[in-house]
Amino acid sequence: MKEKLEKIREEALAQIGAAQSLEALNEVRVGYLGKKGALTELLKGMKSVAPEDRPKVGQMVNEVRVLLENALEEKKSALEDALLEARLEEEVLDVTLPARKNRVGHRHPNTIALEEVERIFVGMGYEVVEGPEVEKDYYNFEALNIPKDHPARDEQDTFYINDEIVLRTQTSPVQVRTMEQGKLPIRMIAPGRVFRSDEVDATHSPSFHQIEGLVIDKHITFADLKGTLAEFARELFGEETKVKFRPHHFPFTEPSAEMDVSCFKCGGKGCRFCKGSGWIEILGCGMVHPKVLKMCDIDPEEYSGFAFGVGLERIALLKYEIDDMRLLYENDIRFLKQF
Ligand code: 2NM
Repeated sequence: MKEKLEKIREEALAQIGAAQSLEALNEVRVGYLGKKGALTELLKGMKSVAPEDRPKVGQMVNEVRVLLENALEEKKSALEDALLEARLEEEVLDVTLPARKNRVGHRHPNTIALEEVERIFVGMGYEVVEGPEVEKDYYNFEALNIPKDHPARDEQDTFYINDEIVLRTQTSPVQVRTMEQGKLPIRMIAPGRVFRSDEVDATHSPSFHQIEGLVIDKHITFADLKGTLAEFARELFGEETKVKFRPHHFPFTEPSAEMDVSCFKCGGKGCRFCKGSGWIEILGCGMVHPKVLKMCDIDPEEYSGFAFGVGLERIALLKYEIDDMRLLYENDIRFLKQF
């Protein structure tokens, strides 16, 4: 037994010393210490050892096992060190090479246009307010003087979650929620995503963005509306921009209008861009309907106000002369990089 053990020890140490790779070393380990390894087999032969000798023999076998385990561990570290050394030698780093340029992202044309509009109105003292995209039918329609049987419901045919919950078709519900809170005066814009059951084409999408504005105070008149929106147009499209208002109808404003701006491409002479008319339609607006004020517990005898709504995509398309709205949603980096 003792000789066998000596032999195993010598052979194993020699093989450990000779191993040239981690794989070879592992084979040596399995060969001696594994389930069917030489040392393990030897332990199984203990049955034939006289009972009084067993503790002594057991101790000897154990000593050899510990010795081999230590030798294996040491060799393993040495092989790993050598491997790392070789890799470092191979990977030459040239620290004098010019740095690779970091490709940072880019703001989406919608975002650039939104920040521009926000900058203009914040400059005039407006607050930017956000609200939920999933909205109560009450805030989206009823409180805006659009009862259940109103034809405007068809026009804005929307996505219903159930009878009482809709995906908002405009951001005016945010204005209603603000008016309800009763802190007056109000000067706010409400930007955000809105939803309509529209087919996708060059100028429509079932989900797009709006910015609506609202001013409520004592003595607010249509003159305030005109002055404010004319100034907005000049800041957005240039100092020379002219505006004109055409009568229109919205259920939530009275009177209502649409505002056109003089074509910033041709200056109003008429070109391909404005389809020869010299004018470009830009937003809807009006004086907040007394019924809407009343539903928000604001006294129309004491307070009045104006509101407006612009499509964010419409502004981005105009400003950057993009002729198809779908380009704004495809996220093709070659397109987005241009703005
Ligand atoms: C528009 C056009 C005209 C509008 C009305 C209101 C509210 F909540 F005060 F009644 N917010 N926004 C409004 C008015 C929106 O979008 C074309």
